[in-house]
Amino acid sequence: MSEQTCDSTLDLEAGRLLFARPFVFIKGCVRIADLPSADRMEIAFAGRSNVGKSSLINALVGMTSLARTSNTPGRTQELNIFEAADAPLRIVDMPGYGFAQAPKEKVAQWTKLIHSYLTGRPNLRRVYVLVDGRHGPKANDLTVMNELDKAAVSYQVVLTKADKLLGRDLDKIVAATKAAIAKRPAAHPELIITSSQTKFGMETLRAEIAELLTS
Ligand SMILES: Nc1nc2c(ncn2[C@@H]2O[C@H](COP(=O)(O)OP(=O)(O)O)[C@@H](O)[C@H]2O)c(=O)[nH]1
Ligand SMILES: [Mg+2]
Repeated sequence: MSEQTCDSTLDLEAGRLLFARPFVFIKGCVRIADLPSADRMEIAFAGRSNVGKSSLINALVGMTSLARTSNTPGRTQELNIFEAADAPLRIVDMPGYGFAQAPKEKVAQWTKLIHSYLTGRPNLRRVYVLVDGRHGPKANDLTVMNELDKAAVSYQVVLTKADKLLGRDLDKIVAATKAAIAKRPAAHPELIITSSQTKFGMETLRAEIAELLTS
């Protein structure tokens, strides 16, 4: 697959420069009150447990283990904050939703944390909603999109694990996902197809994020 060109006006170099900075882990927050001050633009990565959020953040910043990745779903239970010293941007890795095996009260706690963050953070510029490229959007992905639409928080869907799909299957999932976002008011009309393993789509994603800083 060649790098996708969903938007030829995207500035790939601006994206490369933004993420050439060394991002570091700042802290994990279990409460909204623990978040750093809202002094710079934030982007958040949301999605079901195991969809590939931490892997995508690692691939985005070009590091192998910045955000902890795991084969065990539900390990990321905090809002994990990443910053680079001189970057006008903060990255937030969110707890995964839809992890049924966790204790009920834990799930309720994370759901509340995710909801409060997604709908009440003033400097949250865009949410990247990660959807597993093998499955397309599931009910809880649509629930999160509903919340974001209601709160008028800008979001863009990112398909993950594209390396696991053959062309025709990928086309089907892309079409289904596009149909699911078509009439959503806060959704970016384009989706980004990615693989953290092959790094497919990373240039596009970096450029999309860099563009947020200019608009
Ligand atoms: N084949 C493939 N596997 C991936 C990709 N991204 C993540 N994974 C795997 O999916 C699992 C969950 O990834 P992780 O980033 O921890 O997901 P998170 O729970 O959403 O943070 C791990 O076993 C990863 O190695 C990808 O692009 N391709
Ligand atoms: Mg994770």
